[in-house]
Amino acid sequence: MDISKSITEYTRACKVIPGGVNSPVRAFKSVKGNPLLINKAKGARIEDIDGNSYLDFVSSWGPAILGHAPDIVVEAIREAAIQGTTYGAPTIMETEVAELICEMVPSIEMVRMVNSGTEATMSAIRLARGYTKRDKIVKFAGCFHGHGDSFLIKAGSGAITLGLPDSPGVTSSVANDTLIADYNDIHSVEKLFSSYPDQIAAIIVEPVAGNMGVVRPARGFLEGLRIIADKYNSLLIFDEVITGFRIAKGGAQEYYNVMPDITTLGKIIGGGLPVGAYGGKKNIMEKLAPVGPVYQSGTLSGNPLAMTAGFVTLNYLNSTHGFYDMLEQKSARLEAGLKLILEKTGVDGVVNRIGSMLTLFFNPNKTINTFQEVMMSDTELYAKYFHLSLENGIYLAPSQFETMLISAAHTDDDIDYMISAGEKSLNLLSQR
Ligand code: KE4
Repeated sequence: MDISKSITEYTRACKVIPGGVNSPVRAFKSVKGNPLLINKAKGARIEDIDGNSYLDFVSSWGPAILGHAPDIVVEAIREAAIQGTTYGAPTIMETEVAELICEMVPSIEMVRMVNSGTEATMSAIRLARGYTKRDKIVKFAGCFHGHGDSFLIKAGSGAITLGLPDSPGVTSSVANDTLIADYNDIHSVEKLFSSYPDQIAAIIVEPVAGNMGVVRPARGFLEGLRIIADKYNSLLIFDEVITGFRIAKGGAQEYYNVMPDITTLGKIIGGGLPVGAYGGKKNIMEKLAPVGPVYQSGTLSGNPLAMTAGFVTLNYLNSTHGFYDMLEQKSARLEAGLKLILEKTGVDGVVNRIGSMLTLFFNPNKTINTFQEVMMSDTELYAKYFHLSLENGIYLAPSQFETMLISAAHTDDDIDYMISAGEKSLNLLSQR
């Protein structure tokens, strides 16, 4: 496969952008090799600057649930742009997106738009601290909530991918206010609360972990977090930046019927443009300026282009009957196929899936339900599988600790191709 243009352009990028990328996981560090520079995408496919086309299972890390450049979104953005791209003043479209989010996400009565998932989670914990007048938060090892200082402790996603779960630059005072529990271990949470009664503002959790690869909540885990938060008068924050509008119309809170106090959102909510949001009960959200004292702001928050793309996307998800059933069928087909080829080739692996979120772990365990088990994965083997997949025209996340995402644009033939190409790759790996 000729990637000479990507090699040249990546070298050029590295001269003016740290690591040649604007987000570390894109640099292929853990899978080695030269990152591919992409110049277009449509439906389930992306194309690099050398003209190589790939079946895409990264889906831009989540936003592309309808596939890339869906006509309805592109047309809407085109029309909105003619009216102006940003005003720095309220618009009706922001109200319409907010009303739609309140309709779709069960626990949200009021919502504030920001520009990324990181801004949403950073703002959500500031709000929780302001509301409870407490300083500490509980997060889970292996969960990722963006690059806010409070979260870069035992973080997942790009942080574990690069072996940097704790980042330099985060001060010890900030780190001291972040307590770490173990995902799916409710006793580890109870222990922290009994050690720091009345000091913990909130628990923040990915209700389905997506940033250590997919790890589903154990039976009773989310319900247990709800009980503990209530018992200690702390807030429960569901970070639904991945799961929101992804595993159900109302996200994980609808899927598991556990209601958080604050929900953070991102990715899908912007329809491919930069949008994050956080929302919850009115009495909590009205602590935010200009109504309350907790400050948060943003020049481009709620800008008309991003709101238009987000509204068209969310409205499609909200009004298309059977959308999630269709996505479930495709995703279940892929899961079954991957499990079958693992069995046929004898490669040690585990497939974890929830809805259209799926991870194939190269891992000796029979099941994977904890971060500790995730960390037994063979990242070298994953790297080989990643490159064999690229050679077969399949673009996977350049990290074992991420989530494969299926979109409405993936056809059954695409899924079947992924499985047959996967079998070819696993056969080669099992012979090495
Ligand atoms: P952004 O700031 O990247 O929009 O969102 C941060 C974030 C917050 N919460 C969760 C659960 C997330 O998954 C993320 C970001 N996800 C990663 C991929 N798993 C983004 C990809 C990247 O870092 O480039």
